[in-house]
Amino acid sequence: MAKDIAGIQLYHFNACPFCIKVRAAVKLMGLGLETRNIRENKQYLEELVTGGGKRQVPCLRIEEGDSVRWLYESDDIIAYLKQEYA
Ligand SMILES: N[C@@H](CCC(=O)N[C@@H](CS)C(=O)NCC(=O)O)C(=O)O
Repeated sequence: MAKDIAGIQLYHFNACPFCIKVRAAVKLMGLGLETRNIRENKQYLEELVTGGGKRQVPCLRIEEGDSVRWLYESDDIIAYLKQEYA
């Protein structure tokens, strides 16, 4: 059973190879986190561009108290998840 992680969302789309890599790592780590497909939901794309500053996936949205951090780069995302949750 996946370990549910609150306050973190993965912005992605299905065919993106870097997203596939991150989703595979998430699965291997046994984590359950919310995924937001920017190609299926225009609002998610807008959130990503407005909040993160660029249209690039994968991107992890991390709620940290009152602030939000947007983490780009698949390797950095995987390293962060391993450090925090593995
Ligand atoms: N170095 C980045 C590469 C990410 C990347 O190139 N993502 C592509 C999709 S595979 C992207 O967001 N392209 C812009 C777009 O699709 O609008 C990583 O490892 O995460």
